[in-house]
Amino acid sequence: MKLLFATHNAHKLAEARALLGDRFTLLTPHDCGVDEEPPETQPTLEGNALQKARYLHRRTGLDCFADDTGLEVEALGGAPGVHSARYATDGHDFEANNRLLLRNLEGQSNRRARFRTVVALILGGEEHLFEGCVEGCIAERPAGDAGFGYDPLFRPEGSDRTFAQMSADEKNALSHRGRAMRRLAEYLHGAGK
Ligand code: ITT
Repeated sequence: MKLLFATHNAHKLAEARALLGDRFTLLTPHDCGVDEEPPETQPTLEGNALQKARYLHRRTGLDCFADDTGLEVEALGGAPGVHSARYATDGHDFEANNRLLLRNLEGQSNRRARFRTVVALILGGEEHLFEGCVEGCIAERPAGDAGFGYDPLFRPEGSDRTFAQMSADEKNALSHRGRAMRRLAEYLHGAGK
């Protein structure tokens, strides 16, 4: 089945392709002639995931899904949360975001955090939401080169390594996106796709 993934993030696309497997051919907005970023102006992950999926659905008429993800840090009252992509700057500067996060947690002993992903699917014109979370903590310093975004700082519960120190398969087995995408895949399977 062909499905449009409404993302401009190449890392997310690679993870989704590995997670959904060969049964699905994932198209990108670029494959469908849409190169501009969809608006992301909602105050929640759910709202932004729906906003991105609706935008691409309107532009292409295709079945599609979008992912909105946030890192929620307990000692920061849930920040950066829905603002995770633009925490330190207006762009997607992963290193600046990580530096700011460490600075804001200086001297803080509560390092608890979680990643949360909401996937919005539009299939046959109907909307569906799927969620995936992983609990963990923010390391004192970055470790590892794999993954993207906050991966060098996030250690999932039960592990002594950050996501950036894991293989793609190890991260996908534990991660917020892995959990949300498996729910999406189960739903699509149940819907005969
Ligand atoms: P699209 O909206 O085009 O899908 P984006 O990068 O803007 O891509 P989000 O709005 O969901 O995606 O932003 C979430 C930010 O959170 C992202 O830029 C990363 O910095 C971070 N992030 C998301 N998923 C992550 C993951 O699996 N590991 C580490 N950081 C992640």
